[in-house]
Amino acid sequence: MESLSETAGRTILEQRARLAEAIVARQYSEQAAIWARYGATGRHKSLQDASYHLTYLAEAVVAADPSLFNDYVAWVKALFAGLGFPETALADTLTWTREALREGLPAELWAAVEPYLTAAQASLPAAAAEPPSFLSGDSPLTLLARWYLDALLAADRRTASRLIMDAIASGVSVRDIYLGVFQPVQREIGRLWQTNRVSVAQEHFCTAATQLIMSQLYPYIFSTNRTNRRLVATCIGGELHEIGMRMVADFFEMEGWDTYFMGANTPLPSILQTVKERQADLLAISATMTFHVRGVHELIAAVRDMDGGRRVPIMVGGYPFNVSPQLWRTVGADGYAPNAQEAIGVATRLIG
Ligand code: B12
Repeated sequence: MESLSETAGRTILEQRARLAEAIVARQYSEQAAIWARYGATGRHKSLQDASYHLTYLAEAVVAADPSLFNDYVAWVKALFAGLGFPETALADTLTWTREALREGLPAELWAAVEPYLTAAQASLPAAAAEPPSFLSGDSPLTLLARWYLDALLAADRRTASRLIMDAIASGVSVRDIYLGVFQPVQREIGRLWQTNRVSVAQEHFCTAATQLIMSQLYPYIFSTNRTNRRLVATCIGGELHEIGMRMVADFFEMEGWDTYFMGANTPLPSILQTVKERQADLLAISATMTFHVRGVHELIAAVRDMDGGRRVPIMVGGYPFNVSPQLWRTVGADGYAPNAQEAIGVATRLIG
């Protein structure tokens, strides 16, 4: 049976359009002078924002973990600061959200949601308007990561590639390049986008270049002894972030597993069919956007319902699982790891 917080989260999602309208109506009546000048487009964007806030709130409530919404609110604070919005914009939005939900939800559901808004409002002042760099420090790998990022931001793919290939030639391991260069550089690019310092086009360029350079490392990845273990790895339907899962799959490949990585946005029926056909020893599922966590939950339930599906251990990971370290249990997985290296240890324990 559905718990009260699951019902509350589901209700917010189902009534998101109506609730977002109520939030934006308050915004425009209380601050008409600020917002009216942005016209119909501004109102449409406000509605989209309000709907996005409600989605993250609902996901936190369904997962019964306030940290998911607190993290989101901190993220929006930095995003709004980068866009030059007034400092009070987010705090005001949370106040209007609170009022709209108090009036718009049945009392028992509002009681289930209220602590999440209170926690987020309390955590907001301490959240950084400028999140710290992922590339601070002066270890040799961090220096390499900074040079690599500089080359990519200068649109110089050739230098970026040479930096990595030279490092490999001088004895740096592929694992170190993945976790010490590609991972923090990708996260840093995300931070630069979030704080309005690089464009969407630059973010896309850097990501595409890193995927290209990763593929140049494949000769080093496929050269180990095989273990006869089979990994099926996938990103949940709708999820476009694929590099993290790919890195995890490559770490398994380096450990001698046969890996079958299906990339971004794989539909549920195809995942089920592949788990069966490949006789997977382990299924790995990645989600980055918090609103895809429910999809992970549904996929795991569907695998368990499948003939023989209970025998396949399932491991999950990605951004929301790193924010909320108990979330893997809520979605019914057998394990979770925060990064590609630790995933190997967890998998070894899971398959015994
Ligand atoms: C590149 C990128 C994109 C690309 C992805 C392209 C691609 N081919 O993958 C594109 C442009 C598509 C994209 C789109 C969006 N993105 Co984006 N994106 C990123 C970025 C910059 C890098 C992602 C990445 O490669 N990370 C590096 C990898 C190595 O890290 P990782 O994913 O965490 O993976 C490691 C672990 O988590 C773990 N792991 C991951 N999966 C698994 C699975 C298992 C089983 C296990 C055990 C472990 C595990 O191991 C991995 C390796 O160690 C991030 C920034 C960031 N912090 O990650 C933003 C980021 C994730 N994106 C963000 C946003 C907002 C979006 C969009 C909504 C933007 C928009 N307005 O369109 C859309 C949503 C798309 C969607 N529906 O999925 C935000 C999310 C914020 C939040 N609070 O949720 C971030 C954090 C950027 C930011 N700082 O604001 N994005």
